[in-house]
Amino acid sequence: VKAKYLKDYKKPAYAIESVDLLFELFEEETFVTNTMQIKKTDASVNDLTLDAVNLELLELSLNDLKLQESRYIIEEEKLTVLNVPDAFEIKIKNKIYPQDNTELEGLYKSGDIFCTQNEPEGFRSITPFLDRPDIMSLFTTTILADKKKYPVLLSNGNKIKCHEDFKERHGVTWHDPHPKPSYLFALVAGNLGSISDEFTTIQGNKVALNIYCDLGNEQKCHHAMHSLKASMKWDEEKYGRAYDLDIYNIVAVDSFNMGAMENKGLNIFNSAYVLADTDTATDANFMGIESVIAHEYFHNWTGNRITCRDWFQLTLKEGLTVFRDQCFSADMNSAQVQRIEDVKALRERQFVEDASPTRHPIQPESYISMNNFYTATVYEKGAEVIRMVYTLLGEKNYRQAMDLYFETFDGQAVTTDDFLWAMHECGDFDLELFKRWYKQSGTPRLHVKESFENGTYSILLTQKIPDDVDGKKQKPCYYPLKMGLLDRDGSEILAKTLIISKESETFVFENLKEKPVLSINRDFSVPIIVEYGEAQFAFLMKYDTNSFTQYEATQNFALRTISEIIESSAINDDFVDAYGHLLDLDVDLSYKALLLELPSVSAVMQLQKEIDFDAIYDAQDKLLLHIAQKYKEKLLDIYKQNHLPASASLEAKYIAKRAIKNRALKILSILKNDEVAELAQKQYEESLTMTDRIVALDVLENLHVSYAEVALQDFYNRYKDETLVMNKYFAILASSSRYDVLERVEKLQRDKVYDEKVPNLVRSLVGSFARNHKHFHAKDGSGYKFLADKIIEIDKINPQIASGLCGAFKVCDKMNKHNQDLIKKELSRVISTQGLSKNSFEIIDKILK
Ligand code: DPP
Ligand code: ZN
Repeated sequence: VKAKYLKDYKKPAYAIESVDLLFELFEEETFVTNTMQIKKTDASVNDLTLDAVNLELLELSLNDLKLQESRYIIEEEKLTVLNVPDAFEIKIKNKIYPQDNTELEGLYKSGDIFCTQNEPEGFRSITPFLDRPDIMSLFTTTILADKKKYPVLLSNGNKIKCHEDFKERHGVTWHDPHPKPSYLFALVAGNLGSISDEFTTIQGNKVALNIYCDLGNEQKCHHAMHSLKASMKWDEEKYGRAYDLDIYNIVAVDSFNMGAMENKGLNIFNSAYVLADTDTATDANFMGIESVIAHEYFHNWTGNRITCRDWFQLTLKEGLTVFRDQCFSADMNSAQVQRIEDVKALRERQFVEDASPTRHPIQPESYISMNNFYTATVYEKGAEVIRMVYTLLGEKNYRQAMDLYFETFDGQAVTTDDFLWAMHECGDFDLELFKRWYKQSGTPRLHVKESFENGTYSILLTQKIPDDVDGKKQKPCYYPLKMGLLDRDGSEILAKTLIISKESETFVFENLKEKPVLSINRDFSVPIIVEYGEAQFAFLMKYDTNSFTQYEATQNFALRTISEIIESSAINDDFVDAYGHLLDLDVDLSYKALLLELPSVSAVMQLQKEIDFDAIYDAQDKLLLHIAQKYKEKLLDIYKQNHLPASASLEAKYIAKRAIKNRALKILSILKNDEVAELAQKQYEESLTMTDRIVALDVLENLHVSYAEVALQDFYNRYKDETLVMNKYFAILASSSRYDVLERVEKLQRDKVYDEKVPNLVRSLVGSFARNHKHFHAKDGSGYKFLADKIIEIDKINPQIASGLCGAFKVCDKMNKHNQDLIKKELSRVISTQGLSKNSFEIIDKILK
């Protein structure tokens, strides 16, 4: 297995100016004919080496002359044509088998639909090509297929021709006027339903919008369509960017490795991010759809018009586009809730990754399988880095800088340095220091030491800089740190953004009557861990004027309280009192639902040197039980006040009511009494939304075996034909706290709804179990053995999904010796499996090192 290195980047020696593709789709095979116009850009080279995986070559000609076998070489992942002229046409015909492609990369079938996923390197398994993002070409694509089975034939760009002159077959030709890299190529063929709409751009161009799905699901596409139009408008208003083709197509497919893909003019989506109605989708699903639809749309400018020079630059498009979709969602919904949700997700996934053997900078230096780098670090930490740029520049300068970025690099494949150049042109920050965020891994920490004397308040801020993967100390970071000072009555004295650039620095505030209360890292302006000296959490929970740091104080106080319970078993009454205060707060109810949520297992585990999941669960339960007992009446009140009137409305007000009432129900469920079980059962039976139904089901599963059996059976019967809903069912059962969860998961694998070839189902059943820490980390090693067996099995079907599952083992070196030995035993077994993919190898190798 060979790694690729950023430092080895070389400019391509050829340009592929245009590519003409012909796809002849059949049930047993597909013929691809690829005609390229190629020019040398480096006169010193003689041979042309194209990327090609499992090539079954049928014809090869150069300038219309068939090439003798002595003129080319086929190797494992390459096709080399010897001695090519300076400019030429090359024509390649080959054969592929999409119906057997279970890896879901390149051209494959999701059910009866032909579809593609080419990012990052799937195109080379369709046809030989210079499959790298800095090769941008004009694509023309003809698809020929059976008329009845595949009435809908789609590719990028505009439809320029229909071919109706055959009996049972038909064809369509598409042309994309924008040069693009091969990873943005897409093809879809199927018998699809659709909904259509129209958008008029700010320049007055009419764009036809279509969303395609399995027949019968059309009514579930309206929220996605609405989100698409909102995204198009938002990008015009906020970034001055309009859409650039006459047509925008989205296709929903059930088998998809990721969330969605931004192929030019033809997005292909995991159906989980398109289909929704209130009977089958939760409020969170609706929000997820809105953000992913926006994300893929925003890529049209940040990703497609300006793309990456090489895959080490992935965060150039992903970090930026995540930042853009986060801002969009904040504008569409509650900004304070959005910020907290984004930070929560970052800490749950990215902070854990950043503290593990698979950690890497947002711009990695090497990879074995690029598929392994579509990570929370590249995406979510990448977005935080862009957010820091935004904070450093301010809204106006940031917009100017983005305009400059678009003007300068439109139509090019560029680097993160190019992006930062544009930002720096319009802003005043230390470019060289800031670039460390792209090269260093690990979550930086900041230690805060306060002092007050004679009206002068000072804070000594000391960066604790993580080591790199080789154990070497990295360098101090440069960032904007938002902070505020409050007086003892809770009024704000000042709010400020400090620029942090040194390892250690003191900031002084003069002429103060009394020692102020510090509110630090407001809005989470920098993705770090703050180490407080003597923090005033209870005070900030009450008075902080920044909604993020108010939330943060609650989380930190809860974390401290849980840690104390683990150590001494005693519950800090100050926290419980402060929590009681939150129950009475008159704030937005969605925000309040977040304030009332206690830290997750993952949040607590990040504080432990040696992780002890049993102790974490016990302490959490103990604290929650105490809270539920003490505030039972208040919580019941909150539940009842917001439970009725029942409504399936998606208005913010009703979403918020569902959020707070379900939070109360979940907290009360720790009481494990009949009263709460009956509330949950009634909620299940009377629910008008999936949000209410799924929460009730989850509560019952963990609270009352016999009620749960009835509800689970009802749920199964009602939704067994809706795979997207069955994902939720599998996830609840795999995340259950019941003792026999592994046994049940094993049984569910044989359920007729379950299909190991469908990534969503694997993620909901096997993936959820791997996050069920209590059972996954069972002392007898049964959880580890189960997952290792699954990885070996799934790796043969779909390496990308298998390597995703390997991630569950990345806490290995933080476990006790006994569990570490069990994990290592299982991973050694997996890594020595014959034919293991490089995807899984790369992850396991890092964990075992
Ligand atoms: N480029 C894709 C996305 O992030 C990968 N799934 O949208
Ligand atoms: Zn993306």
